[in-house]
Amino acid sequence: MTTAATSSAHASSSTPPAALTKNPTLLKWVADMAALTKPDKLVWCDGSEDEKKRLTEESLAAGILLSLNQTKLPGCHLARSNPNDVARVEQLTFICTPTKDEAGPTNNWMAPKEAYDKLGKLFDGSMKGRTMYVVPYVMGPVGSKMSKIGIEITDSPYVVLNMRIMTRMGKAALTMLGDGDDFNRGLHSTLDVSPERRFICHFPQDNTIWSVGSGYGGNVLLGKKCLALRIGSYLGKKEGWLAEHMLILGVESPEGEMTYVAAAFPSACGKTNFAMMIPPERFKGWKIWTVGDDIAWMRVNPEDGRLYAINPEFGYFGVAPGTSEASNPNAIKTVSHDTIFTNVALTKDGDVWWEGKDGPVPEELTDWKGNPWKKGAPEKAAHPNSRFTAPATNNPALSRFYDDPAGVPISAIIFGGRRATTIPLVMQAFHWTHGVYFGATMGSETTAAATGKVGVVRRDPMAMLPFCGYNMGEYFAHWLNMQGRILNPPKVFMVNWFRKGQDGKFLWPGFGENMRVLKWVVDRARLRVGGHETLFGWVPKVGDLDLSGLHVPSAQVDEATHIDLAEWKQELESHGEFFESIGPSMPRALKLQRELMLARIEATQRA
Ligand code: GTP
Ligand code: SPV
Ligand code: MN
Repeated sequence: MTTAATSSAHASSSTPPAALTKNPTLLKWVADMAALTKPDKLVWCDGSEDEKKRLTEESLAAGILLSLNQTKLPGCHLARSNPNDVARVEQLTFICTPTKDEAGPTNNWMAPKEAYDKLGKLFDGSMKGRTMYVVPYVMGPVGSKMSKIGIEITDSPYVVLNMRIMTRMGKAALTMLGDGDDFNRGLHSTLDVSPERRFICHFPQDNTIWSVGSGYGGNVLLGKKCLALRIGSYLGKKEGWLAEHMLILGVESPEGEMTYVAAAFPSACGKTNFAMMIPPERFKGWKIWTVGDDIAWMRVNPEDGRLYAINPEFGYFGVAPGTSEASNPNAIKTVSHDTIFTNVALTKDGDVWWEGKDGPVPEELTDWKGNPWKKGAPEKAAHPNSRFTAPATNNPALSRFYDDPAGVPISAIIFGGRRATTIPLVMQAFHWTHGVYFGATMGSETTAAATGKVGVVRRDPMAMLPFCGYNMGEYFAHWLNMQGRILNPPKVFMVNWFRKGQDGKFLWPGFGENMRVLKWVVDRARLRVGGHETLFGWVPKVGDLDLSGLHVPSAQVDEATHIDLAEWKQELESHGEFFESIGPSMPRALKLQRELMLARIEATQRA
């Protein structure tokens, strides 16, 4: 940290070091927020190494971070959140648009004035005795036309250290902002981490986010779900682009041909795993490159009429349980240094542990709550939504274009949910509108990434149900409307890695073996492999999916790819109910897609 910044760290005024910013709009807003929250100290974050070191030391001293074995895990630390605060809270997340209709039927709504009043009371004096950190950050490559600037004010050093990994944080953001007033205004206070005083409110019209009462993940790292998706989707609609809950990967063939794919799977349904996948032996010479693992911002490039994607994030906030050398070797390497672990278990020698990690289950651990744990105990040692925060640059499979201001051209879009029945391993849409139908009707079983019951099938359109910042029907209309802007639209697919057999076990081995499906997707997108036309979309012809070297009985693969008419009739029934629930904003083009499928079923049954 510079000398000037250090002195400001201990000043009680809201003046930043002159070298950081003189932006009058920003200074006024920070002063207003400081007047509201009344911190003892105010620190402008510059993103430097010194600052990281100082905050880490302070956090260790305060018990906010716990030290880990620095020989095994250099630069890594452990954080434990309040046990009542371990996931996103959808019931306490609000879209605060002038009218309820703008937020639509799938969002919780609060009138802006009511929300500002209610949260304003909670923020009043909330930082007394605490330090206020001003965290400037860029979502997207610094200087890119596709990027957005945010400022998060927070009283949590854990948030600052996470934002430093997850975003381009610090001085660069202020330089990019200059004297402009186009930045997201994020205000966060952990208060007393009480669920009764926990609210995550978004004001799309004001480009503002107010979050209180939580210290966890998507509730508080405001650049991620709040800005990059909820506010982002609203801006995307307004400005003609897409903000999506999608990973971005590049598939490189042995000949060096590169194809970029974006894929939307709901929370804890495999984005990070897919984005870092290592192809199986059979696909020697093929390589997967990670551009992003959670969020994609996509715009049409007028020069070639293609959709280009950037990853607005700079790190991964990934699910720890299930991450192993077998499932995701690249993630294991990614979290081997300079990583913050949240709510994982701790071994005797200061290593981290979670269910599904490599090696034998340790005899004794300290569980995610800090309690002693013994092998065989009924409770999980790591929380099912325990996470790692790791820099993208730790990933051995990081694409060399991850920081490219122009983004990467997308050839295929994949929608996938966690479905025990009905949905086949892979299917391609007939055309863009049909592809939007695939996304709009996605269903998935709920996971531990949000509080609430796990394992219930709910419609999660485009994996955006918890993240769309405006009316879902209008969002579908925006997707349909994008076709007119994209001269060369990506081909659209649905996948399901999670279908189960009679025995309740997954039919498809998943993980690296998903390369076999991805290869078909790439070949279809490049118009060089056949397909079999079903009533509901294109599926691979017998022999088109390369299954050689796959140690799975072919009958099992048949079951994973099977389309059952009776199940699909029920599925379409459920799509109809969902469309009804959207109300008058539900686009007719999607309703007609459904009717067309029903008519096709009828026609085949009559024949
Ligand atoms: P968020 O960060 O919440 O958005 O999750 P994500 O979509 O990135 O999911 P992630 O890749 O972290 O995977 C979540 C869980 O799904 C992990 O426990 C994985 O073990 C499991 N999973 C991922 N890919 C597959 C797969 O191909 N097959 C099966 N059966 N499970 C998978
Ligand atoms: C998700 O739930 O989709 C996540 C984790 O990526 S969080 O940042 O908590 O939203
Ligand atoms: Mn996610």
